[in-house]
Amino acid sequence: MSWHILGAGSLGSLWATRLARAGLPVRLILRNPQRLAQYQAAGGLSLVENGQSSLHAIPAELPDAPNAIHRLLVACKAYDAEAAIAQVATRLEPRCEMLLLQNGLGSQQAIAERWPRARCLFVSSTEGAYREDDLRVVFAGRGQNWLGDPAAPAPPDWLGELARAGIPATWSTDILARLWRKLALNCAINPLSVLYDCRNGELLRHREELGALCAELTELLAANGQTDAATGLESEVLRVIEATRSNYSSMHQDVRLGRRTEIGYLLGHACATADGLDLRLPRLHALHRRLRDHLQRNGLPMD
Ligand code: NAD
Ligand code: KPL
Repeated sequence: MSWHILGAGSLGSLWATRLARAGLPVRLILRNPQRLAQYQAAGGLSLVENGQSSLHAIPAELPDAPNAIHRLLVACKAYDAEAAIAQVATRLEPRCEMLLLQNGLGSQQAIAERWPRARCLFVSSTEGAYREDDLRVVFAGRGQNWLGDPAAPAPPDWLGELARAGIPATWSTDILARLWRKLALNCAINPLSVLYDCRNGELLRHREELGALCAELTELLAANGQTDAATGLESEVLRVIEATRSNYSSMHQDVRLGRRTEIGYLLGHACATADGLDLRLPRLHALHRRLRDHLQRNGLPMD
């Protein structure tokens, strides 16, 4: 069964090239004829790993290609994912599987609701990749992928294919807890790194503010039934800051490069969930407002 990859950007290319190099059938779905022509002229996707570049001539097609889709890896940004799937919706087999690689929360639930017959697997990834060029991706950080299905606890029977392809994957019976924990970490670290325009380590100068945010995020997770994700949040935030002290957060990099952020699926989702639960979280809302103002001043979308 073919793996269709929707979103041949950083993570999508990292998955596609590893699957293809293990001899598994992979097909890329590219946005439009210009991108397909550009891809064909380049001769494939390049993956740079440990300083070595390799070219992978993976078959590519347009969203309106005639073949059916059984397994779709959705590797677009959270704000593009649903619209991208809609473009291939008529090709989805009724019981197809969709792996949703998006950071944050909100996009996965919207997709699962809109395509209820598909099996939606939510993925939380700590692997790192970036695009050196349009079709050239650098594997920048080893990590882990947790996969899970909030609607059904049994793992799919193809996890071994990922192992064969060298893609680290662990089945999680509580993927929402993992995604909420990551969301909380990102909400504590990323917006402040943008507002103070600093590397993660420099946030340790703002311990009081970090502590107050972690307290509100802990309250939110607990009120939302995510008690495991709430446990020890502040110590983990401090540990992650320490471990990534000389890095700029992904949101900081997006803003610096003038790219849209995924704020709507991080702080936006946290604030909307708090409102839905009638929780008063003034620090979190104030941070959301400050970040939105900052994005607006920089000419970037506020959601
Ligand atoms: P990216 O911007 O590098 O890639 C997204 C790709 O989707 C782009 O190539 C874009 O052209 C394509 N796309 C958008 N709409 C499309 C459409 N309608 N049809 C076809 N293609 C379409 O993004 P990324 O860094 O790979 O991130 C993807 C998701 O993974 C994000 O939610 C991100 O937060 C998450 N993530 C990324 C990393 C990382 O290291 N890059 C790590 C963990 C999680
Ligand atoms: O995931 C991150 C990011 O930069 O997006 C970390 C390093 C955890 C900071 O929130």
